Parts: sequence; structure tokens; C-alpha cells
Amino acid sequence: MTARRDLAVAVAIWAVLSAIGVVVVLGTQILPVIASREAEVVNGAFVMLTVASVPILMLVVVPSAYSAIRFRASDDDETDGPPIHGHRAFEAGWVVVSLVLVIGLAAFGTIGLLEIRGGPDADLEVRAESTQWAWEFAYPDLGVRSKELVLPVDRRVRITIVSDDVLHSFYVPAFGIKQDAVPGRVTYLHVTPTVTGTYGAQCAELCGLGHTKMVAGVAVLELSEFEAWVAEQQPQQP
Ligand SMILES: [Cu+2]
Repeated sequence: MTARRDLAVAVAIWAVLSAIGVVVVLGTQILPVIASREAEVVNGAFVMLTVASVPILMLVVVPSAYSAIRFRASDDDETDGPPIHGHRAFEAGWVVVSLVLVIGLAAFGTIGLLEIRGGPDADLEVRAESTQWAWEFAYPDLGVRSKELVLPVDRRVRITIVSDDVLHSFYVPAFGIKQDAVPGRVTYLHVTPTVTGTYGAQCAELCGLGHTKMVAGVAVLELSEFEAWVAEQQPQQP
């Protein structure tokens, strides 16, 4: 077999395995639960990065495996292989392709980040208060306090996060969002829940003995149910 033929065979194997890999990735849901607009963006980034990495992985694995099998030296061959000389066009191509990939992925990531951050406007304000070792949620415009984070579906919520004592981190895996709670500072994030249901919030910053128990329920309700919940909570306020 000529070198050109070997190259053609290796490229064909690379193309087939890459295509299979991409199909497998696209058929796999990477985030177990996607319940917010932000989680959709995060999931899109996971899918994009994984899809992009499949042909690159195959570019490493296929030539290595193909060479190891096809050009294997016989057991009694102790000689060195032929010396390798540089190939300027190949090296230049390598640098350019890597550069384009990195810049493309950085642009993709920046767009996603801006999408998650969004503008300052929100339909609802919630204050997530953290302390060793519990979360409490205040709704300043509604005069409600709750141990559970209850949100209306399809409304953009601004969650400001504060800490009474040490570093904590507000994390709702189903929403794809996480933000540190820093004593003496106010941090915030935005979330737009898209699927009604019950989820969980978990402190994601080791904060002492009770860290693993620093969880809170998260409920996403239809707007009318949310309003009923608010009305139910309000009379308890002095
Ligand atoms: Cu904590």
C-alpha cells in the first residue's frame, strides 16, 4: 500500500468514527435536568464542546492506532525508524486550525455568557439569604419569607445572594446556575424557569460541618398557583 493509500484509509476511519461519535453525543442528554433558559444555554455549550472534541479525539486516536497496527516493526527489527523532518505547511495548518477553533469556541462561550447574564430587568426579585447551614428566601416586593424557593414559570427572576457568616454558594443544578454568597457583599444572578416541577438547591461551597445538609427545595409553579402561594404566605407576616 502506498503512503497516499494509507492516508486515505486513515482519513476514512477517522471520518466514520467521528460521525458515529457525533451522533452518540447528539443522542445523549448531558445535563440530567434542563429546567431554565440558562440551563438550555449551558447544555448547548456542553453539547457544542463535546461535539467539537470528538473529531479532535479521533485525530489523535486513529493515526496512533492505525500506525501501531499497520506499521508495526517485526520482533527482531532493532533499527531506528527514518528521521522525521518538519513540514512547514502541515505545521502552519495545525496552528491556523487550532487558532480558528479556539477563537470560535471563545466567541461561542462569550455569547452564551452574555445570554445568561442578560440585562438587569426582572419580573420578580428574590433575596437568597445563606447562613450556616440553611437557606432562606425573601420576596421584598411581596412581603414573603420562605424556606423553599418558589418561583413562577416563564418569568425572569433576579436572585440576590447574601451571606450572614462564611462563604456559601447558591446552586440549582436543574437551572444550570451557581453563584457564590460572599459575606459583606451582594452577588446576584438571573434565572428564567421554563418547566414546572420541584427541584433542589444546594450549597456548593464547603462551609463547615453542616455543608452537605445545606439544601433547599425549589418549586416552579404556574403563575396562578404562584399567586395563590404568595397570598397564602402573606397573612403570616406581621
Ligand atoms: Cu454553605
